[in-house]
Amino acid sequence: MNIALMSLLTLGTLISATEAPQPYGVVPSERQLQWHDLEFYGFIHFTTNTFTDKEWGYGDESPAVFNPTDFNADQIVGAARDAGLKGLVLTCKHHDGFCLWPSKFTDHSVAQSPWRDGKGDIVREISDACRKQGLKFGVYLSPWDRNQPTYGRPEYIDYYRNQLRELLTSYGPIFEIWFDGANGGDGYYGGAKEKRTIDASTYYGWDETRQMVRELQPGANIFGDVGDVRWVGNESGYAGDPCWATYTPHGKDGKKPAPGQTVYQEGEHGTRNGEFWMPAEVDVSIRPGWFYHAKEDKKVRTADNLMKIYFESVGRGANLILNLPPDRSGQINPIDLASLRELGRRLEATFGTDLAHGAKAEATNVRGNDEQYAAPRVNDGDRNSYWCTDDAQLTPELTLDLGKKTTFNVVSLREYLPLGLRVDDWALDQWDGAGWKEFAKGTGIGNRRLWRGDSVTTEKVRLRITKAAACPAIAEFALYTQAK
Ligand code: FUL
Repeated sequence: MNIALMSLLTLGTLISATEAPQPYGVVPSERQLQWHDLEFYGFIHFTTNTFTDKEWGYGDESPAVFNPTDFNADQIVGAARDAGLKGLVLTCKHHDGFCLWPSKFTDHSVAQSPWRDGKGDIVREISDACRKQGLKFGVYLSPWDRNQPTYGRPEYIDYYRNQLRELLTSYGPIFEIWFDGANGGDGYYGGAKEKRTIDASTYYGWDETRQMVRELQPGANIFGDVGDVRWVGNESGYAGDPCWATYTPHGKDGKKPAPGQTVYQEGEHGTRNGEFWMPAEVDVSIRPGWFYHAKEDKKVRTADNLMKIYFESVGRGANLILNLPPDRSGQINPIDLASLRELGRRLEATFGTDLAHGAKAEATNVRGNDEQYAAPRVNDGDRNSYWCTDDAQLTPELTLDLGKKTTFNVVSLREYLPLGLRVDDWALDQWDGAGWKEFAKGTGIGNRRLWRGDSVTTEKVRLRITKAAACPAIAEFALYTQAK
């Protein structure tokens, strides 16, 4: 074809192309869209607590106690990868103030420990191993620091930002930064051993710190009670049903919302038509504590329990951050490893094959009758293509004809996020040979909505949107069988 004809045809397609719908409400940034893609990643809690058997170190722990006998970053990252995790966030500094990297701004770090004769850098080794094994890397830098003499005074904010700068400039791309809200008040504070209270909504100067993060790591999502992504408001491993990605945070006692300063319980459900796109992250540990304790070896979560958590977090549109605490050897304990491997196997066996792939998709309405928005966009395996209706069509239906009797017990739905949260209510029907029978219904779809129930055997399955705020844009309608 000659070039002139080709450009004429391209121009023709452009002119006749149906206009995409207007986004509804607030929509995610590019940075947040990338975060949504990850869905499942991990936390590594490791510090002097691992060796003193504590959850919150007081800040007076000697760096000499930090001495893993066989630290192996590849083993830790490999355990996460085998379980299907896409990244890791490391507690570079927990509340006790001990730094897992040789910070220039304190002696309270690995540099003063016997591990690798004080020449080691856990942040370096974990971030390198992540890159090598294809996982993203993120950092947790506790704002509360029970070791620092200056904590509670204005100088501490410079100290905190200096450390953050070290982490954001020396270890490659960071996908997420955790600004934790905890602050228990009392601590060692350079020997003062007293209680120090701060005003969480003003003390840390978050606006300026956020600005610094944007400059140094534009791709990093900030986690916090208020951030690019929000805390779900519990540490038990579930998001609310529904869990809206939109949210209007409220400060405690009418104060400005900030980490540690919100009515955090509201994070479980978020806010339909909320002011910000601020999706939920579910943080939960594979053990009762965040740090390794031998006495909890019998309480490691099973693969069954982790699957339940997956369905109740990722399956409700949130992201899941699963904590994997290394033991005193500096590796993931064999007990945790067994659960993680089994989880990875089950996730792969469940979601590896989409039974709706290749099914014939038809809808009651297609936007402008345009191929681009047609029903087959829901099962083409591409999250960036979507089925969409004309503006006035808020309650359309879409049928998948599977061609033969098929059994499934998991359904996955996704909205096309750049156009916002459009769907309120939906229902699923199976064809019983003579008519349609409803087997599931729910509220909210967002990034992902997983339904799991009794096995359904049918030739045809139907999605009914029963309430929407704007014409629906559905990117995925998939069917799976949960692996045992
Ligand atoms: C909390 C902390 O106090 C816990 O120790 C843990 O780090 C958890 C993820 O966040 O706020």
